[in-house]
Amino acid sequence: MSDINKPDKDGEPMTNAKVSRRRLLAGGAALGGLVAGSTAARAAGTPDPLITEIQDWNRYLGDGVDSRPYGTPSEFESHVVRRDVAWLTADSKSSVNFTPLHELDGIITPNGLCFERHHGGIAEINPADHRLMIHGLVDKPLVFTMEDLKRFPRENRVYFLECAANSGMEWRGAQLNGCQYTHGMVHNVMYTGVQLKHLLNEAGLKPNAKWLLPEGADASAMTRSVPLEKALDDCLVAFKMNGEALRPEQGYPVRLVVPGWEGNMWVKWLRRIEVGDEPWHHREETSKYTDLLANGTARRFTWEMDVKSVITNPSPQAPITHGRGQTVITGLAWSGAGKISRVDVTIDGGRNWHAARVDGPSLSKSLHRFYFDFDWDGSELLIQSRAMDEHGNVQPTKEMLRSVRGENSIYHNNGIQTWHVRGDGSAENVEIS
Ligand SMILES: Nc1nc2c(c(=O)[nH]1)N[C@H]1C(S)=C(S)[C@@H](COP(=O)(O)O)O[C@H]1N2
Ligand SMILES: [Mo]
Repeated sequence: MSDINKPDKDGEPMTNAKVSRRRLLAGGAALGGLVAGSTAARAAGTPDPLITEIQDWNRYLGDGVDSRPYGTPSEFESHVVRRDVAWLTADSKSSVNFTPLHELDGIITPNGLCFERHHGGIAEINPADHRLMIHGLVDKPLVFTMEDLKRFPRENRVYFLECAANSGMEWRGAQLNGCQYTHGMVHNVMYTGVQLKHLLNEAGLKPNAKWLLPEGADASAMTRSVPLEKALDDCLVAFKMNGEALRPEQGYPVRLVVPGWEGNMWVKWLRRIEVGDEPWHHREETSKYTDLLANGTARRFTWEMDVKSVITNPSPQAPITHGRGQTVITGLAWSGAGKISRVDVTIDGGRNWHAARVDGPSLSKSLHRFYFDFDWDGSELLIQSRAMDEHGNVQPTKEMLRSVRGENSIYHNNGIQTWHVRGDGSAENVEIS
């Protein structure tokens, strides 16, 4: 993941564009004005065989209820899939793929489209053979079966999971051409599970207990140090996502949910939690999961995900195809600190900001959906979104981020994203200079 300067191979989407706002707007194109006479529907009366002729699907009986015992999307949606970038990692077992954010709406990520990140491939576990052990600084070490876990009081919570490396390839400049690749290491699902604190209380914490070491049952046996306060606050041990069992790639039969904090702590295939009095020294945590600063020092234990947003449509993979007139800009905003209180959108590279409309549930540490409805006059646009959370944290520009953290970082890039929309509706990943 760290080598962001590899050449474009196999037609992978890349860009390197820098755009000057002054040049772009020098044409004096009117932005955001009302465009007379363009509406979102056409007048009836013009001959259209799709109205006047009976179509096959209108004439013949369709498949019966026994044909799709587990439903899948329409064949016309077959392009809506997770995608990976072949050159990012050496092999597919320790790799990542990306959520197709530009194809989704609302706030929930469908289970089959949640991005995947694993270090040792997908563990396939029969839940009858799965055990979760809690030991270390506890009164009585315990082993739970899946059945045992389901006897504790259950809760339903919607949370986003964002990999700390999301947008990591964009630190040095606009790189990947599509929000799926620049921002797609995030998903948002409703978890059903039990509070970790109930399980810890069952085992009984010793007075000097301060840290947890959750471990996965996969081949990478991934471990992370999690401070006890977080575990007792809002962590879940979850076995359902969006109502059904976790998918194998998301940690079936059980994973840790660490709301608002970086994805690497959300241990999948959770098999063991050791309780200790100090953090463990992980090879990865000290080398990878730190943010290298310009002066060579590193930020460590940066667990909370910062306030962030991205416009998902239009975007490089989702151009405007309907021409000028009534147009919907939409996107996602989130914060590891709580709820999103406000999202602003600009279509002129930050000269004018407009309050976007947040629609759908506004839940703490969850994705929020925003819309900005406007009349496009067909001129070039530089579109950006800027999120603010309930604690007053504001999403920074990439320039501001770099001035504080330099360009050597990979993790925690929450900078404002710019898409350049051309007159033909196509869009490109750019940075404004
Ligand atoms: N056991 C285990 N848990 C794991 C990982 C892993 O490789 N093994 N990857 C972590 C990382 S880095 C991330 S970003 C999230 C990704 O969760 P997802 O695959 O559901 O998107 O899982 C975390 N939990
Ligand atoms: Mo991650």
